[in-house]
Amino acid sequence: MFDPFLEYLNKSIQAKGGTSLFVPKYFSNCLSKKGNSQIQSWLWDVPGFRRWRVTRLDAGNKLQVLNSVAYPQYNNDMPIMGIDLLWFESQGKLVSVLDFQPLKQDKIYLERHFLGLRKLRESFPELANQEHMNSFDPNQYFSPWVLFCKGGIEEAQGPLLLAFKDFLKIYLALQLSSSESPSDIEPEEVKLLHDSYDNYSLERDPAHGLFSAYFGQEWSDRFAREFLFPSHASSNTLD
Ligand code: BLA
Repeated sequence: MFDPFLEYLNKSIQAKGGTSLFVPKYFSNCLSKKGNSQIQSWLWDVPGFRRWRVTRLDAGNKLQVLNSVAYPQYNNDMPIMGIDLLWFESQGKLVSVLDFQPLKQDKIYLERHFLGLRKLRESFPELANQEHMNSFDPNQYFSPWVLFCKGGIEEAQGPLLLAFKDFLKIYLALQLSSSESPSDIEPEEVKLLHDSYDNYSLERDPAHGLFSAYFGQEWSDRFAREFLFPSHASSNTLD
């Protein structure tokens, strides 16, 4: 379901000057215990970003996932890009989340970074039903203009790819414009806010149970701590 999305994402990253980085085999490609599901991950070195990861899960008609997070460099206080697209084919169920994940929720910050996402959301009202969001706190690390959709095949095959392409374009344009003017938030504080994003996400990640079922508890713990959210709090304390 998400192949054209992944292809567009890879092309956009490369057009921005991104090059792929080595990911240990343990994380880059893992087969489920039964051998019928696969999870693949990639890391990109992209100018203006300190980390950009992409993961695809293929569990056949049970579940397809495309997940990606882009962390800007610490000298740019723009939002983190978050993508989580899930297609449960046998249930005909789509869960799609596209957001510029804000480091702060104050009005000035939101006005500085969200004009583009706001406009995009006005063009895709069918992808905005976050009153159905339950396992995250929409007021923390999610923006008021998150494109959140619990839907079906109409949304998955219709507007989602169009919205996805515009979403990436707008995010990359924001990276360019925001890197041309100084940030309001100091790099040291941006780092703390990125760390706390990883911490928050690690604690709440709804994928952990699912990963454990497919790939085992040990692999899932390590994948979450070392690949998905490597800046979580316990990684910053000395052993
Ligand atoms: C929901 N994300 C989910 C769910 C799963 C995943 C299984 C629950 C789906 C359901 O409601 O049935 C899966 N998350 C994954 C997978 C990865 C992952 C496979 O990280 C692999 C790497 N999640 C993110 C990011 C965002 C995000 C970056 O990883 C932000 C854009 C959001 N995921 C997010 C939200 C929900 C979700 C808001 C819905 C929670 C809800 O139902 O309220």
